[in-house]
Amino acid sequence: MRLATGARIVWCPGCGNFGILKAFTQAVEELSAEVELERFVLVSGVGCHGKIADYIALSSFHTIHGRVPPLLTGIKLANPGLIVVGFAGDGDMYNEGLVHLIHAARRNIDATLIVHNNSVYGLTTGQATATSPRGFRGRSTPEGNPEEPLNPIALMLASGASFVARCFAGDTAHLKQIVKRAILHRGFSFIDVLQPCVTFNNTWKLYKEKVRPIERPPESREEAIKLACSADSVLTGIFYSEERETCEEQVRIEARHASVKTLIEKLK
Ligand SMILES: Cc1ncc(C[n+]2csc(CCOP(=O)(O)OP(=O)(O)O)c2C)c(N)n1
Ligand code: SF4
Ligand SMILES: [Mg+2]
Repeated sequence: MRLATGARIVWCPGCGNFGILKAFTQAVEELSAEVELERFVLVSGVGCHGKIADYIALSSFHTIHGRVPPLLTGIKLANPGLIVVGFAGDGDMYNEGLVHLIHAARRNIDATLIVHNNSVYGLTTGQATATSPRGFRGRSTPEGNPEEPLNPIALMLASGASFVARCFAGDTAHLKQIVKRAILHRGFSFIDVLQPCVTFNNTWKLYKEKVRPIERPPESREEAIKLACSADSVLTGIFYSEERETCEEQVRIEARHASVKTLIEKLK
């Protein structure tokens, strides 16, 4: 792998994170024909997924639990010429940092966020997260999870994300294509990746049986939400994509207005 750092990979053999690493690095290698690698900045959260930044030879920042979106926002506002990509866990994003996720989507910051959704707190050895299914037995729910899971796709669509997709870590060719589309998308691009955790929530068999592509891409946000809420919760592909003003464009317009106002005041 051209982008390998040489660091020893410590994920459990068979972990779905390997598929995400492979697809992402292939996507960046293919994009490198048109985008300089120096422009990439990666941000990763806390958890097994967070180690991905150690394995990719690009500039990166390993932040604290649940705080990937504020880092993406700050980096992009400081230097809009950078291509910022975040990697987060489901516990990281759908529990600890849920509010940050919603605001990043609402503001439409031009960044990509890849959530390694294994439906479990992996690094801390198997507690239930917001996406664990009802009945899931783990360290914190030995009698079975009593809660219904969160629907991240519907949540992101309702929060205003301008690119919303779901992929499966076992289909790296599809994931690579979606990662490329997400990086090239202007605005907040969100990918929920179904990522089996072989040690604490082994979903390989389930997903291999249940994952299937979206047949007809929804034409509106409303249609996409309907599809995301349909009983079939393992559809993969792009649920919705639209172009609209980004957060950094809006901030720059406001800043220009503010500086014109200051100038007028001075001239008075
Ligand atoms: C604020 C805070 N709360 C809790 C922890 C403990 N902690 C470290 S990793 C982790 C689990 C991470 O789970 P997830 O985000 O799903 O990532 P995974 O390990 O599954 O990739 C937790 C709870 C922490 N480091 N910081
Ligand atoms: S505990 Fe689970 S998520 Fe963490 S490296 Fe092992 S298989 Fe992967
Ligand atoms: Mg997890």
